[in-house]
Amino acid sequence: RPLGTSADELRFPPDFLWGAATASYQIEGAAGEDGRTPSIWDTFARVPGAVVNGDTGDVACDHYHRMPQDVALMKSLNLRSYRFSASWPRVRPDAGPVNAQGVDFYSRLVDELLAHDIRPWLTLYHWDLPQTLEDAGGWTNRDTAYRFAEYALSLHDAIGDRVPVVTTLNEPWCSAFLGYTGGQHAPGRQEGVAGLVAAHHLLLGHGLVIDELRRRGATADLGITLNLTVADAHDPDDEVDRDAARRIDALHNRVFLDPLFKGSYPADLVADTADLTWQGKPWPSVVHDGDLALISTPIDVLGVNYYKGDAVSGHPQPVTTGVDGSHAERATSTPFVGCEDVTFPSRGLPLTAMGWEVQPEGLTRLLTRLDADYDVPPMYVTENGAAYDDRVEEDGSVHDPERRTYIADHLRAVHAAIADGVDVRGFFQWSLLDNYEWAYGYDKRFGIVHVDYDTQVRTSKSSALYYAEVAASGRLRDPEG
Ligand code: PNW
Repeated sequence: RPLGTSADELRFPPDFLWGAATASYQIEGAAGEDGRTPSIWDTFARVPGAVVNGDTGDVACDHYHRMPQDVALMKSLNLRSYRFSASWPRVRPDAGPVNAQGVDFYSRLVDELLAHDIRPWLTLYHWDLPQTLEDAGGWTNRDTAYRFAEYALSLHDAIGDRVPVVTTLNEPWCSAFLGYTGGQHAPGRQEGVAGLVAAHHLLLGHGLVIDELRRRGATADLGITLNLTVADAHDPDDEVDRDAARRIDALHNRVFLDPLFKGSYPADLVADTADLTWQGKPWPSVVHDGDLALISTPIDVLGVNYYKGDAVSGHPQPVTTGVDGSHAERATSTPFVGCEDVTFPSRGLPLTAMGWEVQPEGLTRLLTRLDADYDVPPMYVTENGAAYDDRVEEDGSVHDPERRTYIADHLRAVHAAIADGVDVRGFFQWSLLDNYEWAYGYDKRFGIVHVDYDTQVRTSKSSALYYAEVAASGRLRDPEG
């Protein structure tokens, strides 16, 4: 294998795809421009107590107006790929007819990337559902899946010929369970079983898009991005903890992985949720004949987003990490339907500014487990990164040694999986820019590039310079060296 492993330097495969990621609502701004209409996040951000400081994405990083400079910035950081998402209500305002101005923005972005030899990686849905569709039930309404396919195909028809990778959904776990069960994310509904119903309709939307793109002879690599966790039993010898870990694995990981790669929902999950009803019937009645065949249409790439693993217990605990990870004062329920007894004990690992435990080795185990348990296509880490309380120095520079270490440790974890024979082909920093961190607003900074929200000035942090060097050389060296 072409992997160097000298003591102080790890070598990645020469064609490894080095990138960074963003999402439309988190960076674009221009919320009311060129025909865009509100998404569920425009609405949710205005609900008192839903988002820190009541921040909205109205302006965000003003990327909509600064796109060419931002692409030049990517080039300066030696990025080979850029993962971005398209805004559904920009492309099809109110989920209605195609908006030429909205499509034009993504068309220009793709052209700009290609002109700089940066591979565009398009995510079709990173959470900005048109508000009109939520008013009709959102992802709990089966029709939303068909509307998603309609939107996706119109965008494909416009720019699909120039986009080499298309992923349908970003982190449907967040859309479904933070959005409809826990309520920490838009649309902020706290309706228990609705999360499972939403998850199914999200998967159906994914399947419809993949199936139809195949029929149309799409040449792009097609796939999906999931946020997965390593659910370790807090005490592996305790049967109650082991069972809690099994249930969290089911509701976080297997609820998506099994339909996608095995064409069925996990039997233990279905048994655990047998008494949950939707519109008077057991919730699996939302699964129609043929849905699972569509959902399991083979894909070309699997995107894996990883920030942390979780220790899981079935006992009350004094200190927990709060796996939902999201502020939202008004949210009172957990995102794990039927798991109200489950706790997430802190293991005393180092914490990021999100309060998330840093657990790089979990990424190796996650990738290895996916390879062992499922017939997965080539995998890409489509998000990994960390929020820290960055400070701007007098001279305008930003030193973020903790983030450099976080990056190096997680890249080492990816390298270990590749060395074990797992097919991982690329890695995307979350995020290119500091941006709108959902329920945390602008309070949390995940960027490798600092954004001054008063002036919109971008400053590459020292972590960006480190990553740029790794991307250029394909070699990982000591982040402190
Ligand atoms: C992901 N959790 O969100 C998203 O894909 C990004 O848009 C986001 O900015 C990034 O990770 C950092 O948060 C998540 O509560 C949000 O476990 C919340 C959770 C996980 C991922």
